[in-house]
Amino acid sequence: MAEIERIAEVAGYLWTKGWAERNGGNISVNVTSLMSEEEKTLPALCPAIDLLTPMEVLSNHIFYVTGTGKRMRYVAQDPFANGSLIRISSDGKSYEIIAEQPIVPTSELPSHLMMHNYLRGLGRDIKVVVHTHPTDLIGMTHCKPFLDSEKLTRTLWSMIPESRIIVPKGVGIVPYEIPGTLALAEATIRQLEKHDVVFWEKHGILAVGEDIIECFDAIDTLSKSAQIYMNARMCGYEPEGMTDQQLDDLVPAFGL
Ligand code: 2HA
Ligand code: ZN
Repeated sequence: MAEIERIAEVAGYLWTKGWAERNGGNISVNVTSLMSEEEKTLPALCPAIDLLTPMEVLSNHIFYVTGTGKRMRYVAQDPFANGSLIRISSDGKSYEIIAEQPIVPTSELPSHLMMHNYLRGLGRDIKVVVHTHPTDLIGMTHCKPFLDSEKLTRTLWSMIPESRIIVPKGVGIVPYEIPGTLALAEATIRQLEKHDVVFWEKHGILAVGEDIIECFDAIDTLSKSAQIYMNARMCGYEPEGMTDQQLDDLVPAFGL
């Protein structure tokens, strides 16, 4: 499936960008619409695994998910030795691993599925959830004034026009929570009401979207903005940033 190659491509970018130390980060992609009827009914490779909360909206949906403890640099090389296809049951209460090997999904699977379930429930065609650890963006969450969605968004937007254009909804922020917890997932979902990119304080970034390359591009563009900001600070000056007018002018120019 061509989509698996695109996932592997992005996993490689996350590693080469330095955003995926050890097993840092995880990816889930809804591939249901890309599967033939025959593939959708592939037999399970192991007994069904119960989900903590029912995912009714995802009934019979199929996802590629990176494996628990697996490294992005190896997902890039061999996505089916480091991740698997899972199928949600028709009652949404459990899932089965259907291909290609019984690789157990990421520990963040419950939170990824909660996000897919929530966004699809709103009628949005969100197929991708990507979580990764970009050094520069995490760095900004160590600075108190940036733990404010408006302030952080305005700073990142104002470094280059592309940030305003590519991340038009700005970024959300979730105060520090223990990785992999329900509390983190629930707080993230609240941010996804308004944003497609969410910062997790002192931990990482989560992005949702229809397309995995676009999710990567959004994070990559924000990372570029953060680097410009930090490089300026390291050179001893506060970057001027684009003016409000310059930012506002992009709205009609790019139909935002
Ligand atoms: O999968 O990044 O947040 C490893 C992580 C958990
Ligand atoms: Zn993480």
